[in-house]
Amino acid sequence: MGIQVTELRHFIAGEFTSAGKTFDNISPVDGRLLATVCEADAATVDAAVKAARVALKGPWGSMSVQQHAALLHKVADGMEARFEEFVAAEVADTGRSLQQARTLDIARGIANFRTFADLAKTASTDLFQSTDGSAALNYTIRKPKGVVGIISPWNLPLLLLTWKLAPALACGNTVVAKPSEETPSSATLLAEVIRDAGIPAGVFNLVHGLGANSAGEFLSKHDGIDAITFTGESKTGSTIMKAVADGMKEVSFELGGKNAALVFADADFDAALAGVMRSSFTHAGQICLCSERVYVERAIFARFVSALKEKTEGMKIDYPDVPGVDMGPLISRAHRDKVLSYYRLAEQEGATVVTGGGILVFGDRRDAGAYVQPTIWTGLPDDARCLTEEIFGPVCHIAPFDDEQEVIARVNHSDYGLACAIWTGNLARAHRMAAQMEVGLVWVNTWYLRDLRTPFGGVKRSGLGREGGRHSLDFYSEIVNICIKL
Ligand code: NAD
Ligand code: 6OD
Repeated sequence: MGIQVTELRHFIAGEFTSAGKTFDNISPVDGRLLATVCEADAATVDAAVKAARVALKGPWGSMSVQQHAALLHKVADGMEARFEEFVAAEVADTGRSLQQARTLDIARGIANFRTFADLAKTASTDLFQSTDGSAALNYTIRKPKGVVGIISPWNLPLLLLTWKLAPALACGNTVVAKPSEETPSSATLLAEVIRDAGIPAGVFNLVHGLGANSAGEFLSKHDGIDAITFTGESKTGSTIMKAVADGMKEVSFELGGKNAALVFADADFDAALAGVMRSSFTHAGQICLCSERVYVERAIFARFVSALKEKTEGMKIDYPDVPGVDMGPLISRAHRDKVLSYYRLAEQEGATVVTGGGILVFGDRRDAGAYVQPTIWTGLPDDARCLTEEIFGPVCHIAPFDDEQEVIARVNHSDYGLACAIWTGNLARAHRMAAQMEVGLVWVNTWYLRDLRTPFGGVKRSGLGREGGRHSLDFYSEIVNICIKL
């Protein structure tokens, strides 16, 4: 898979611009150079923020919600027209399969624009008639928050960037976005589409770069930003929170997870098995919702472990364009080193390695990529580091459990609280348990099934605030109450 772009540039005030240093964009499939990427220094980030500030007062600032929405639909149309270019860009940067890029990443990127354009047009505001005899009418209006800084990760690059960008624009804001240094390509293509759709100059600005002491830090520390929306690691979220504290900027954070899947003996066995395969190994486990902790009711534990082992060993691990490929590489050699360090740690912590535990050797150019074996462990104590720290790789630990309250306590005993999946044929149990899980998202007999109007986010170290539907509209709006004495 080749992409055409050889130098990826910033997009500021409606123009592509290169300045300063560059860094390399390396393929995780075979280690080849995909592109060189411009790295924004503080002055470049400053120019982007100033362009966004100016654009708030330009034609964008006087357009109606319907006009904004119409332009966002044009962006979606433009993405559809260049669909395969987006697929190629995402596949090249991440090594994921063509099939996943087509059905998840790019399809969702388009859906994000259409959904938030339509939601903004139909959003309601509050109205309260006084009930205490004070003869007053209170109503709320929405205003744009201003200039929004978006800092996004590499694991679902276009999906997660547009999940923030679309509602921010639908609410009338202007934006400076910094995609992950690992995945700069689809965001650069998006800048072309946004320009060609006729969104006024300065409304969307893109700066490339790294995090600390680079574009990410310069953006989060910039005084001209009104809010920061961030998806990434919990410790990066904490750094950004400190950076914005003095300026009292509002933040929306979607952070890490150590998610659990719970399988009861009364579940549809094959559906649960297929579900746990997906939730543990989709995109090589590099989705924040993936389950690294699997708890299986003791009566079916041995059968489940052996069936998951068999399925895992049958996975097709290959190039992204091979039909039927199940898993590709990790995002980078650096991330592979991190995942492999947990593979070694698990053995030191006493794990039984059911399958996997190392790298893959192909005897071809993939050996210069970042592939690892999908891995299953059993036998770790609940407080093992491999069961408490996010690994973000194709790995899960399976533990037996005996009853509901015990497994709830074990799952909830975590610093994270993003998502969990419960597999059971007992509907009453499903409702009862779902409400007791300390997470923001519970799936029952499914995993990562999305309705974009629903609240999305985590508790504890997994996030702050909720995205999705009206929750996104609320974050990207300044809500003003107007009280009229009648
Ligand atoms: P990361 O935190 O390393 O990087 C995310 C972004 O932050 C990148 O653009 C990076 O350049 C930037 N960044 C890094 N340091 C920074 C700093 N000091 N100041 C400002 N910006 C900085 O995360 P990642 O490795 O790209 O993504 C994987 C992580 O993201 C995992 O922990 C995963 O669970 C999490 N994630 C969470 C969700 C969710 O919805 N909860 C979704 C996707 C990913
Ligand atoms: O589907 C989404 O809207 C979403 N925010 C997914 C996040 C996945 C984490 O990797």
